[in-house]
Amino acid sequence: MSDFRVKIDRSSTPTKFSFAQPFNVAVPFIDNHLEEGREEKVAIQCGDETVTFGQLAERVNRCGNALLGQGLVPGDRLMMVLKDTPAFFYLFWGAIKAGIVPVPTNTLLRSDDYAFMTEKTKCRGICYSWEYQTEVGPALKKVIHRPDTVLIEGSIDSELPTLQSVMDAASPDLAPFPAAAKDDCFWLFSSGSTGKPKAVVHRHCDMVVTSELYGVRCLRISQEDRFYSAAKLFFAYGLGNAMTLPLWIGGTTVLDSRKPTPETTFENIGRHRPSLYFGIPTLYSALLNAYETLSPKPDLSSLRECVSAGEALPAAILRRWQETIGTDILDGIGSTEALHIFITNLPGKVVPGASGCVVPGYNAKILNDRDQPPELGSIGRLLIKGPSIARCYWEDPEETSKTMKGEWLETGDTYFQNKDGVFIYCGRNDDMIKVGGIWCSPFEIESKLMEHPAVLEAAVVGEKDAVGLVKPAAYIVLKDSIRASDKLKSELTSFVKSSLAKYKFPRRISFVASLPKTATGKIQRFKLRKRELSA
Ligand code: 3UK
Repeated sequence: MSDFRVKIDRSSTPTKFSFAQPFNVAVPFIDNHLEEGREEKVAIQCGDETVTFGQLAERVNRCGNALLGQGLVPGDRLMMVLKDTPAFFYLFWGAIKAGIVPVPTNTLLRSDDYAFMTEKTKCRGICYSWEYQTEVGPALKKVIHRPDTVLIEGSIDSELPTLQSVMDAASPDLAPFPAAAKDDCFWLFSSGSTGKPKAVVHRHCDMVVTSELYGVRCLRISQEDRFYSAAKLFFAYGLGNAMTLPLWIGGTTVLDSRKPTPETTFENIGRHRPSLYFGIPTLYSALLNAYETLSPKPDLSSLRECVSAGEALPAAILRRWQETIGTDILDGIGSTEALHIFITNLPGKVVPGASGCVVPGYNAKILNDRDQPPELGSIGRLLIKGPSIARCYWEDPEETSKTMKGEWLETGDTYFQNKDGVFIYCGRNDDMIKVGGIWCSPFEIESKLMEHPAVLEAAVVGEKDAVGLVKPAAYIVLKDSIRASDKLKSELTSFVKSSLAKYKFPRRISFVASLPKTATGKIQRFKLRKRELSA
């Protein structure tokens, strides 16, 4: 086997992988396309800009060399706060090819979040899009481990060096760093219910595994496919949809750095004609509402499959989509720890209201409180195992052993299997809430609310809206109940928005006399959720 390659046996079930030693995952994802005759083929379409596989390979090399030239060495972390543009690809793959560990982060966060992540990664380098200066700039002033290298993407008048300038000055040739398939490759952050975000450590082999097991086997991706993802690249879901799968198979990805709305989504689908669209339930619902009011109707005829993940897809949204648009939506559950989707509906075999079946190559089991498999049809905790699961949470043995139990991963979700073996989602087994596919920790929102001088206590839970999508709602005990008013509600909303990520504010606030609590004083959020159901 030639250097740095992976041999795939697609004739066996599950797919078999043999990784060369040494191995560097940038070789099959970036360099191999040149040998396979795709030098002139478009890899990335971003607005009017196109990037061919040939240009991509050269810019990845320049970026890797630029990072090494800045003094980063293999094993160092590079934090990325980048919007969805081709530069994300250059940095991510340039780092990996040079043995540096890229850490893409959520661009919707605030300065305290970035300060925490800078300390956690102890990154030697950071690159951020100029738009995020107001949050990242102050974060870098607060930290003890200030990265030596700070690069700006897309700046016009910054004193800091730009990514473009260091790439222009770097060599276009770079030999891959001789890593191994099981070596650390990149990190992603995942939110916790009480503590701070955890750094999920993924290896070189993991993106190969997800691309083959989910992409090739389940979605049947090919180089003819054009991929378009509403989820941004910094989410594991977006990273897989818009970068890993298309690069693996030699397809084309459509990028748009704007916030996804029905308008931008229809515009991109009409203009760039993707064959695969990856959305989240909230957006499917918004797309349907917009579609029904539009005349003439947007042209969605290029779509061969639509995928949904991030939170459960309500059966009602799927049915409305089937009736209105005429295609299926394949709901699948994935996680940052597993890297991509591990239980999914398959093309032509969609079960409304279900997550589907296990992706071949992964195993799933449901366990009850006594760690036993319950009777078929009874609810329990979902655990999965498979070859793309993260090695650990970085320097967090306690959280690692709670979640990664030998080869099995505790997903934090409760499920049951119906008589056909199909997996049905029943909710989280912690208090975490997914809002528009993005995590909200009730604890974090409550802590912020309690900083307000009028608030004595607060509890936040997820409540379903009219179409079955979950939104955060706050129950608040005031220090002085006489202050309860709509004016105070909007003041509290602005207070939360002023320092937490914008999507984390409570959509509904109720003032209550007291909160339900256990004998030890722990808020019983499940009672508040029940109150909503019986209301
Ligand atoms: C929830 C779902 C019901 C579930 C993700 C696809 O969402 C992704 O990763 P995260 O780490 O969150 C994981 C958690 O989100 N969830 C995701 N999808 C579904 N619940 N139905 C679904 N279809 O609680 C899970 O544990 O942000 C999704 C691919 C890669 C991903 N990282």
